[in-house]
Amino acid sequence: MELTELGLDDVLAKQATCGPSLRLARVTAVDRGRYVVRNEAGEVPAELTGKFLHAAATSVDMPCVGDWVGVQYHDADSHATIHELVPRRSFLRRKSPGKNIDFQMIAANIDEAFIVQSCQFDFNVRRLERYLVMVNEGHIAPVLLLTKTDLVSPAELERMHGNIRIAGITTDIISLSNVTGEGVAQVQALMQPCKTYCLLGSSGVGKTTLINQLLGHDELATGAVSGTGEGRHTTTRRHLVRLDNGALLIDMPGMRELGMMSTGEGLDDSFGDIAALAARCRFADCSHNNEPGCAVRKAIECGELDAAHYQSYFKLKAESDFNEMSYLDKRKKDKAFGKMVKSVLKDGRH
Ligand SMILES: Nc1nc2c(ncn2[C@@H]2O[C@H](COP(=O)(O)OP(=O)(O)OP(=O)(O)O)[C@@H](O)[C@H]2O)c(=O)[nH]1
Ligand SMILES: [Mg+2]
Ligand SMILES: [Zn+2]
Repeated sequence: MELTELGLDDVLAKQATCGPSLRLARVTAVDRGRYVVRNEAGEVPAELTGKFLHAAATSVDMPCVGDWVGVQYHDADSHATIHELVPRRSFLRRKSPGKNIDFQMIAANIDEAFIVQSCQFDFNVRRLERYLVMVNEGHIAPVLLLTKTDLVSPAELERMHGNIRIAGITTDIISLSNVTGEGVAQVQALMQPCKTYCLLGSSGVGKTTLINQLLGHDELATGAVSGTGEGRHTTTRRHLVRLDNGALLIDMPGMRELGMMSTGEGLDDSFGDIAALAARCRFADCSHNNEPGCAVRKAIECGELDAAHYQSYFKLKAESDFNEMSYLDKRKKDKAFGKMVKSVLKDGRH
C-alpha cells in the first residue's frame, strides 16, 4: 500500500521534512498514551520518545489519531518510536477539562466530518451549531447525518430538517437508518478514496453501527442504548479504518461534554476574583470600560486587581463570546471582518 492510500497528499508531503533516519507513518489509534501507527507495510504499536515528550509544550503538540509522524522502526519492524509530528492540515480540538485554558486534540488531517445526531431524543440544533463551529474552526468540511429515521415519522423528520434550515445552517444533510439501510448508500457515495472522514456526535447515535455497515461486517463493537435513547460510551478509543473503496474513516467515542469546546464554561471558574468584583459593579451589564461605579476598574486603580490578569480575562472572554455565538451570527461577523480587511487593503493602495 502507498502512503497516498493512507491519506498523504502533496500539501502534507511537503510539510513532512523529517530526518533521513525517520520514516513517515500515520497514527491510526490512540489510547491513553499508547499509539498505533500505520505505513506501507501495516500497523504496529508505537510510543513517544522521551525527547518528544520533553519538547511538547502543550497537549496540542501531542500526536492524535490522523496525524502524520516521523517514526523509527525497531525489533524487525514490529515496534515504532515517534520522533516528529508533521504539521496538521486540519484538526478537531476541544478545551481540556479543568480550569486551565488548554486545548486537547481530538483528530487531525480530516477532509470531511460527519456530524451525527439521532432523530430519536438526541436531535438538538444548538448542539449542531456547536459542532459546526468546532468543525469549521478546524478547517474541515461538515456534513450532517440524521440517524435512526426508522424511529420517527416522515413528518417529524421534515420538521427537524426545517429547524436546521431556520437556524441558517446550509450544510448538506443525509437522513439514514442503520436498521432499514435507507440513506447509507448516500453516505457511501460521498466518500472518496484516500480522503479522511470522521464521525462526531453523542454516544448511542449509531456512529459505530454506521461504520460497520460501510465496512460490510461487524468489525467494531457497538452498544445498547438506555430507555431515553442515551448511549453508554461503547467506543472508548479513536480508531482510523480503511473502507473497501479506499476511503479512510475515524470512529470516535461519543462526546459527553461539548461545552468544553469553547472557553466559556471554564472562564468564570478560572477568574473567580473578577467575577466576584463584577458582581459589585453598579450596572449589571457593566463592560468595565468607563461606566460609573465600576468595581473592576476601581480595583485595578487601587492595585487590588492585576491589570494583566484582567487583560487576559478580557481577551479570553471575547474569544469565548465569539465561540458561543450562533453559527449564523458568526458567519455574519466573519463576512463583515472579510469586508473590513478588503477595504483596509484597498485604502492602503491609495
Ligand atoms: N433503531 C435504530 N437503532 C440504531 C440505528 N443505528 C444504531 N442503532 C442502535 O443504537 C445503539 C448504539 O449504536 P452505536 O453504533 O454503538 O452508537 P455510537 O454512536 O457508536 O455510540 P458510542 O460508541 O457510545 O459513542 C445500538 O444498539 C445500535 O444497534 C438506527 O439507525 N436505528
Ligand atoms: Mg461507537
Ligand atoms: Zn464594571
